[in-house]
Amino acid sequence: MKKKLAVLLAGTMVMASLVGCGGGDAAPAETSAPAAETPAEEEEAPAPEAEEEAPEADDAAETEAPAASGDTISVGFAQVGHESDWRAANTQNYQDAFSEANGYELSFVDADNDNAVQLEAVRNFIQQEMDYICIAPIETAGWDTVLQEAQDAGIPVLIVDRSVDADPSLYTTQIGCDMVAEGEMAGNWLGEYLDGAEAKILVIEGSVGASATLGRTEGFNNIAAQHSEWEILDSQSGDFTQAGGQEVMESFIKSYSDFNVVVCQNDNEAYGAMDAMDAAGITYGVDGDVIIISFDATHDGLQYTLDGKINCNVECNPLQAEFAAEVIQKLQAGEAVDAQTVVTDQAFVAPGITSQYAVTMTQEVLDGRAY
Ligand code: GZL
Ligand code: ZN
Repeated sequence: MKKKLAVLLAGTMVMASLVGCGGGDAAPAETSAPAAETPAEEEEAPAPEAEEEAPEADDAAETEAPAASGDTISVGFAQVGHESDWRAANTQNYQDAFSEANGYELSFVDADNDNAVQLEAVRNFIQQEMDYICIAPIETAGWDTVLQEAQDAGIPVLIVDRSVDADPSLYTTQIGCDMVAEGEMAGNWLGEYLDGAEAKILVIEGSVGASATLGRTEGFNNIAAQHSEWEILDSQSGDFTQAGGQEVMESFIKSYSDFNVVVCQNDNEAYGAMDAMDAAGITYGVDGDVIIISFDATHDGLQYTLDGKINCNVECNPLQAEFAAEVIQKLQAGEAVDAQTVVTDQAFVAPGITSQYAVTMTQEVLDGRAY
């Protein structure tokens, strides 16, 4: 069973506290969620004397949260793109959760890993006066201005999957995995597996500037710093794609001949790296010369782990839409919401490997996965 720790602290306090396993990312954002307003509706401010009168029945209905009045809740979602299997699962999960049947009108934009497209999508959502905006930020940087614009327009913003380098008071909540903890999980497993043996490590990083890349790199390096017998030979971005992983691995193979560990920051990069090593006649996995560590633990990634091709795969659960929907429903009901929701995960290792940090793959573990 996937371990999922989602910490939603309701309560009247809107101060948040982060409870997740392993070293968390940043310290919890302490922020006061904006007063829970019903989504901005075009309404004339009532004349002062009107305030004394009890609202007419239909007025009351107008001020009720849309969901309560049966209206749909409009949500604009600016998604990273379609770069990986993980992303496809995450997108599907949001489209399933924010369906018309569930009372939502979802406006979905696939930003195709292009920052300008993603910023424009958010500005369009503001123009269209969405009730809520969800952003899975391609990069952590560059968000303060547009988040201020959304806040000025009275539209709550949920930062989902990844995180931003912006004033936390500019958005309502952040929902996602603890990327630093994931990197540390990978490093801790490698330390246990190598048991003091030397490591010449190549890293295929994720998309430049993405919190998933920054966090996994930071976490893995935190552990690598504890191992003087390890050397990180090189670290290049494969953009979270299979083509990117293959391209980087091909260039690594041209430059380095003595590596024995390849860290791929997502499964699709690992598939590309395996293709490149196959072409070069380099063996990998539990019976090969090179240890492969991957992230995402998607279905195919765990199949490769079960087959012994990937030695260790660190999960990052893409099924997070329920937490975003929960935040929106709370805001609709005028309840306080937590500033951060951590979706924590576990690591998986190939059969034959036992580890204090990871679950050993079996067919039933694979069959029991939700994505
Ligand atoms: C992680 C997510 C990353 C995945 C990649 O939460 O942001 O982006 O690891 C995806 O597969 O491209
Ligand atoms: Zn060591």
